[in-house]
Amino acid sequence: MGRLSRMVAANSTYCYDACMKIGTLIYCMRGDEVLLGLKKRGFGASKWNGYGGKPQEGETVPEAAVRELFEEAGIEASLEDLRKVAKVDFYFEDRPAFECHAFLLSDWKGEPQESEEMLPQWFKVSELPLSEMWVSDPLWLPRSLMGTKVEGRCRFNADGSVVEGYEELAVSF
Ligand code: 6OG
Repeated sequence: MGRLSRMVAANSTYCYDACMKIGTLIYCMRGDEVLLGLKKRGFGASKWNGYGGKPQEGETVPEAAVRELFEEAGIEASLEDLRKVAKVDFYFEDRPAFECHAFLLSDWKGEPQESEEMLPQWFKVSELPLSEMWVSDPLWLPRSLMGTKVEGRCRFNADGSVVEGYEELAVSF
């Protein structure tokens, strides 16, 4: 039994890998600033996050990332401009786990617009609104925004408000 299976099996209410959902995140970079969106509805509502969502059938992760960015911010990106910086798996007690893939983007077409899902705002990378972001973001995101590749996994308490375990993994991408 692998380390993850043990961690998961120790509490049977946690979801196994088989029911994982895939999530995408794009962080648009402009000098020393990053574009975040305030999520207006759905999973992670009221938190600042990168732009993203879930792949549709037949879509690759980068294709989904680019589509979600266009739908949520109205800006167009090319697949070859995506720079993958993180893969982090998130485990919850009461919902399927999320395998999140994060990309940096420095080149795009258009100006970020507010959408039904996201309110855009630029933040200095050194002044991220961490208290209004996912509680796990401080563990991996600041390093990724500096261009360091990060891979890890973490486990939340029941309501997602506390990280109960974080494990750094060897980067595999
Ligand atoms: P939709 O429900 O909008 O997809 N997501 C997370 N992002 C961060 N930063 N931390 C997490 O830790 C996350 N869990 C999920 C992936 C959900 C969006 O939320 C992201 C997707 O972009 C728990 O389709």
